Amino acid sequence: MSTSRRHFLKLAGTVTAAGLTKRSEALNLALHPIAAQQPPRSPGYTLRIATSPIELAPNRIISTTTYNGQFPGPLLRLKENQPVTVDIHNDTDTPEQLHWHGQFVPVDVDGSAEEGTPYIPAHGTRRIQFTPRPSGVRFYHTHVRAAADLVAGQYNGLAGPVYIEPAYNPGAYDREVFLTLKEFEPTFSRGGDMAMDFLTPATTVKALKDTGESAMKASLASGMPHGYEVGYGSFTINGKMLGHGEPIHVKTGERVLFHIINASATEIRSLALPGHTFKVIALDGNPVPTPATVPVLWLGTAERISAIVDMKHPGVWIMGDLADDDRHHGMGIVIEYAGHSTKPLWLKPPPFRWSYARFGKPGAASPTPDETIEMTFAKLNAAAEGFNRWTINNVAFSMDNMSPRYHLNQGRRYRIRMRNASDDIHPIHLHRHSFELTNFAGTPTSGIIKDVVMVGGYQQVEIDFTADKPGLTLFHCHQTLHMDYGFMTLFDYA
Ligand SMILES: [Cu+2]
Repeated sequence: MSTSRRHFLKLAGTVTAAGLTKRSEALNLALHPIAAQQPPRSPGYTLRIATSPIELAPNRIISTTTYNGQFPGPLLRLKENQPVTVDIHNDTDTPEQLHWHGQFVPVDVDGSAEEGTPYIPAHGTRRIQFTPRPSGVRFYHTHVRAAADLVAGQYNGLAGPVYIEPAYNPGAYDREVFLTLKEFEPTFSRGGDMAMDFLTPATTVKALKDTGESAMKASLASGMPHGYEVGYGSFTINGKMLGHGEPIHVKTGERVLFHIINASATEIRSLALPGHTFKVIALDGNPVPTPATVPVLWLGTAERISAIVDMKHPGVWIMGDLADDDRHHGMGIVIEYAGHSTKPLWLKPPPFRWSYARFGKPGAASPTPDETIEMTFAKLNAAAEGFNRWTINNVAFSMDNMSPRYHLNQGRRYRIRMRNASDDIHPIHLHRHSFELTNFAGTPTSGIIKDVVMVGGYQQVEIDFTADKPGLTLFHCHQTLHMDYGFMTLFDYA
């Protein structure tokens, strides 16, 4: 198994290299050694931030900011605990931050101005060094505030996959396929049509619902419109709209391990493959205690899922988003069995609800936390120049003073009890640490280690983490519109 995997990687490398033009070679498109004196087991990498054309489909060529002239940015395959050096060049006029999402890296590397990471200056370079961990699917993306600027921050093409090889890999699959989901051509709207009813359990907290609904009612009654939301003109997997990229060619009997990254700025995504099921083996790159087979995957912004698909239903299929409109605008990819060449077929999957707890150990088996931090999330409708303002315990994060509000003691285990007093789903992210999901909407669970978790409308979710990585640590909703308008807070270590 591992031989064919290595072969695939080698092949993938060849394909990438063959696709390079002279100019892009100069841009260090591939994973390029930057220092000859580096030992072979710790190669260097170069990432170059620049504006470039990206062909989403024939005659649908957009201009956006990318890493190395491509979307997604190059797959960085790192080895757990083997230090790497990365040179990041910024060819744009805007200072940049490159965030190593899901990794245990120090503050000067993490890529968050709020934590104090130095910017990659406009038309400048930063060389960083870090030790990749933990193993599994991570990713890198920009961490610059976009606010009302739809060509800035995560609305552009600044995202790329990272895979950190574990020391031991059981390898119960034939090959790996990385899928990065991402929308382009954003515009503002006055409402959204995102699915909101796919989480289970659907238990809500009455007090949160009462608070949220009365606040919204009062705002609308005072004549305020709904706050801005963002919609998109094109939807892509690996930078191609459905039907315009290379199909994924498979053979009957193959076991394909998909590593799926939701690199959206604002959207929750779903994915189904007609006639097939997904055996979920890892969430956010971390193996789950109970791998389970499901017909549909759901990923909040910045979540990752690793799932194995047994290819045993020959044909030509659309693996795509359940939202018809988004799929028709590109959110899908064709799976084509060898010897089949019919028109790709989409079939709506049976009704299904997404439960994190399905993949955990049942019951509360985690250590008791030393301390519990309560946080209530609230929406102030259209309060920030037409945008919703977001607060944690009534405080919107201020980019002016960026002062830490929670002081952690090293070695202590904390529980964050998140109470969502809004009707939106929030993909909540903790930087530089992983957390354990210990309670989802009233259902205790354990053993699920993540760095992003969706908190449903008016729901309560609990996560536990150990404070063992000193330094400022950012906690925020990963929905760009939410984080940019206050939905962040900072921890420091006492
Ligand atoms: Cu949010």
